[in-house]
Amino acid sequence: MSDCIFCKIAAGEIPANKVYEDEHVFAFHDIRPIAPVHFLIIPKQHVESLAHCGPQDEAMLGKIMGLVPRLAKEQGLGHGFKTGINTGKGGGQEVFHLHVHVFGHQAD
Ligand code: DGP
Repeated sequence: MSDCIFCKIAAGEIPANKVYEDEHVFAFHDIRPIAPVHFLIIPKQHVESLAHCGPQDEAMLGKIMGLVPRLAKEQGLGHGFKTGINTGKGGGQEVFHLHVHVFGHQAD
């Protein structure tokens, strides 16, 4: 979507602190972290929110969730982390491009 900030980040049109990228997925550090480590994983394809997903999105959702533990470990969260998907205005979603928050503290 042309006016979506996360589409622009995934396309490299807006800079971001990249954590991971492949053909379908992009991950980058959150600009307003709520923990010492806080990054977002997004599909490159524009999907508005989890509420807009259906059976056709299972592969994409599985890919993203499967990346969570790997990227968390690479970012120093191998001992544990939190995840969140804010969905819709009522769910606190501010950027309407599906994203999974992954955050936590590095081990002492
Ligand atoms: P949510 O409430 O789940 O929609 O959270 C959106 C998150 O996206 C919020 O924690 C801040 C982050 N964010 C918003 N704009 C940008 C940006 O331009 N760059 C980066 N890196 N993060 C952003």
